[in-house]
Amino acid sequence: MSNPNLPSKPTESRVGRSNQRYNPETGSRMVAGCICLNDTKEKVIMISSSVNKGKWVLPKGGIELDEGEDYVVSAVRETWEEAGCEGTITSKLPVVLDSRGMKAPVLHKGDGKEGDGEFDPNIVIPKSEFHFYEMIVKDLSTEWPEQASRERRWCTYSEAKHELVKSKRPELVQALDSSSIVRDNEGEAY
Ligand code: 5FA
Repeated sequence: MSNPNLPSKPTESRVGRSNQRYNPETGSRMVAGCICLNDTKEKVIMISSSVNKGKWVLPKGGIELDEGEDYVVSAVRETWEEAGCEGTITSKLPVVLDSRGMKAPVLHKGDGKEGDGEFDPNIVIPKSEFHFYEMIVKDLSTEWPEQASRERRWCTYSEAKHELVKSKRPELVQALDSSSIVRDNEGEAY
């Protein structure tokens, strides 16, 4: 898969949730990001979370309403804004769901009967859904929009998995695991 025609690189990040896209069926927040691998696929780029200092995550963020239906556009934008990372997109990975989930309200026809608007413990809807793409990194810029608020580092598979488990982000582990990153032996430990 080659890179689409993308808008020129912004020097500042898009902020706020007013332009955020939600899944019309589930109400989940739609997020896109990249698993950024080096040429040999032995390392992945990780960034520190801006919300949870000391936690490491993957570059990703909200898909915006004006970005069209191809979520690679949002994934590439977020990867640039958060990690200063550019490259070639090689595949789309399976969608992963927010591990936190929430109980879905049972919606009735509004006849006022018992059960209207109650939560059904058997139905869980994700708060967010993640559309990840695999990228082979071609350029790591020394200047990028969020460089002041984030750290960035290359990690082996086992280092990345260790950090994501520590950050309590199983859905990001799932995304990493769905990529073609080379598994080093240490990865078996987690
Ligand atoms: N968040 C926290 N735990 C989550 C989980 N297990 N599954 C899904 N989402 C989870 O925080 C980003 C958002 O993810 C927060 O709103 C948090 O509640 C939620 P983060 O993943 O720690 O990343 P970050 O610090 O890099 O956050 P931002 O880039 O500021 O936010 P976004 O990733 O949403 O990106 P955007 O603001 O650029 O759209």
